[in-house]
Amino acid sequence: MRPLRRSARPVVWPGVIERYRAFLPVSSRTPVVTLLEGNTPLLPSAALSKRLGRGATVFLKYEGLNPTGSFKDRGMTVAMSKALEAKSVAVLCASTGNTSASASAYAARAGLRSIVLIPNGAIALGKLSQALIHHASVAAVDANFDACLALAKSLAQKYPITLVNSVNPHRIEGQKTCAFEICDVLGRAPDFNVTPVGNAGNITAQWKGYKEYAARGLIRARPVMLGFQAEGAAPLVRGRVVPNPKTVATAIRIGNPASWQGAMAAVVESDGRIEAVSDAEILDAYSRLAAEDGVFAEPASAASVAGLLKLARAGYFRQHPRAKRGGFTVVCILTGHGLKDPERAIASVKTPKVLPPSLSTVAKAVGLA
Ligand code: AN7
Repeated sequence: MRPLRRSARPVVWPGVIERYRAFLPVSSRTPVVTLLEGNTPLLPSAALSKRLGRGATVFLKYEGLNPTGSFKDRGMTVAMSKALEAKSVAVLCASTGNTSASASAYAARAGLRSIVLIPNGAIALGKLSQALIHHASVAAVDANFDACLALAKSLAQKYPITLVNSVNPHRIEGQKTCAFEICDVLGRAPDFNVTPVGNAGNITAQWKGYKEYAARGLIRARPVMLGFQAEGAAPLVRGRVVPNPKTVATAIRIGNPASWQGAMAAVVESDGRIEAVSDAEILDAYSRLAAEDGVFAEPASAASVAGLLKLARAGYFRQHPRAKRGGFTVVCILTGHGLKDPERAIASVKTPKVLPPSLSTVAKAVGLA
């Protein structure tokens, strides 16, 4: 790092639109709505690298450090800028939580109205607080996410509002910048890109990003795409819609993903996999990330790590041509911040006992005496 001089202009990250303008559907007429999203850390994980062995290096792409706490901000900056350019006055989405948090924040920034449909009682508290504090019109619908999305699509046809779910192609365009950043930091693509899958927009977008970097000669090889759904919400693994999806990872409690084709294409074209992980495996990975790596990600995000460990146990890397000689690179996308869902964190540990203000009692209780 260069030392800061008083006269020097601060070196600031300009947000994903300015950084990757040449790859995005924006022009000089597009008003850029940004919260300076992107540029999230690519953290090496000593614990996971060791667990995989074979000279593997596992990185965590900590998307929870985006402005509203999830990867959705990458897509939302583009979708909101395009909505403003098109003179829209309101945006609408259905959401398991993070999309609504992001849409309402970016809409506030753009001076647009936002409307969000959420499955009643099925989104994490932090996400709900975000939509409310940004003054979105929140409709808590007595239905699951898939029904909310169908409703949102119908509303967007009937009323003059812009749908900002990932069926809006501008969302996918923005989200592909995650892959660009990974390649820019590593100087190449990872051998394996591991991601949780819900509505399947993110895996679709990442694959598009890698393909575009490869097409421009910025990377030589593309990664193998590995996607993980929760066992009770795994339509892509089962090959059919799941009418009543169930999982503790509320963000990916989705039974009929909008980007179904995109996800399957990513997996087929990259010779990758879509598999399911159990809630127990998700929560185990969630706790380990926090305890061993100091990284607090939400349960849905931990599905990527749970999937990685499951494949490792099954001998996937031992046999894989890109891994069996060792020295391979894995990136796990940690899509959202753990603080989104404090109730889940507290439920997964022992809550502390209340103590009197006595030195000996406190010392004993915390294992010092
Ligand atoms: C933390 O907010 O679908 O496969 O409505 O919040 O692109 O859907 C969230 C999805 C993974 C899955 N991790 O991404 C919504 C929503 C987190 C998420 C996903 C979501 P996609």
